[in-house]
Amino acid sequence: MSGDELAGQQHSDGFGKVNVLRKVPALKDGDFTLPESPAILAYLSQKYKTPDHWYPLDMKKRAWVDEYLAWQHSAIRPSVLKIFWLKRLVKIRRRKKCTCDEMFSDFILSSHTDRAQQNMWRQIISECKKTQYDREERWRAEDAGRMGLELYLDLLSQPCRTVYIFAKKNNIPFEFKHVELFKGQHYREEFGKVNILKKVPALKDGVFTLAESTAILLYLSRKYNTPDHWYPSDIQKRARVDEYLSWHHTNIRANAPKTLWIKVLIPLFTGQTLPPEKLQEVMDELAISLKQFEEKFLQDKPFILGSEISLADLVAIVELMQPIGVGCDIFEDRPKLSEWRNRVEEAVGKELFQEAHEIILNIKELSNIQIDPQLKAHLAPVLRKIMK
Ligand SMILES: N[C@@H](CCC(=O)N[C@@H](CS)C(=O)NCC(=O)O)C(=O)O
Repeated sequence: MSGDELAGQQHSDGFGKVNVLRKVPALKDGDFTLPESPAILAYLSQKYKTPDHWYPLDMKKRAWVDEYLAWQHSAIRPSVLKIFWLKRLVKIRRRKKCTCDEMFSDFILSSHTDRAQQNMWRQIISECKKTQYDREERWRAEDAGRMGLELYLDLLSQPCRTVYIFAKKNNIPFEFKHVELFKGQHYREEFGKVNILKKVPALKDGVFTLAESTAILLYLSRKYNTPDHWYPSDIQKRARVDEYLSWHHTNIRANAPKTLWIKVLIPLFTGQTLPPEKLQEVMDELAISLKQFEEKFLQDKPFILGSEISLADLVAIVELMQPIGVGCDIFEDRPKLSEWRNRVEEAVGKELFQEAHEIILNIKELSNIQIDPQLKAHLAPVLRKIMK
């Protein structure tokens, strides 16, 4: 079935029944419908038992596929999309003979950073490839269980909290390696050996290392055989979790953390405060994502999958606690969302939930903290973008 985006066919009534979010690709398999390409790929590979190399059964290799799929959402995909739209806009501009300002000047100017970003990815990808063969060799030589599981975390970070809560709740034994972001500890050479992307969370299991919270969660769920409700073996239920995890990156995750940046981090890093309209813009965008979350994912169910908590609920809740920490109560006036939050807290355990969120709920106390200069320089382009 065709869903030509540029011809607007995604807005037809028929397509709306397949995907209420009106995006392609979307899959329909009998009564079962599924958007989000990574979720569709995983569903097809499991249902049709495609050759193993596409999504290997080997836990570590599979984790690497998950790691890449999660990473590309926030690294490769946004800029590739920008380039695509930029080229289209330039064509439209030529055709309509209008000025740059008229044609999203903001958008066109922001593309100057793309070339630098592309070079950075090329370098990262080639470094990854170089080390991949070495790593596979080392896995073979690995003496299973010789070294324990290490999780590199800073609970200020929402993906770290997901991993922390999941590991604790499931009694997975691990060593908590604290990587303090504000002190720039993620730039240290030693941490670079665990994650060359220099981001938390990261996992080290013997000589096997892994980045990206969703890949880490899936790896832990497989390795420690956690209760089925977290990531069900039923392929359609599992696809629902994959669908949410994929949607999350470009929606809830793209909007909720900006409240923290605007209200706390920008003043802390630059000494400047942003006008209230900036926060309002972010809250408006977040409201769209929350509406979709309620209507598409939660509906009238206790949890995203139905009667039990899954990884999807956990990933969603920790992100939504970021605005709460800075005083933007997104649960107020949203009774359905608020009841869901209570259920998730209960399912995780109030004490564990509170412990994991202690730093973010007291973030305002960090006003006198010293920020690492390297971190300031690294984040300057991000800050400039938000401040524009
Ligand atoms: N998509 C990644 C995101 C990881 C990420 O962005 N981590 C942030 C903390 S929330 C970080 O380490 N930032 C350090 C930096 O960019 O310098 C995941 O889910 O694990």
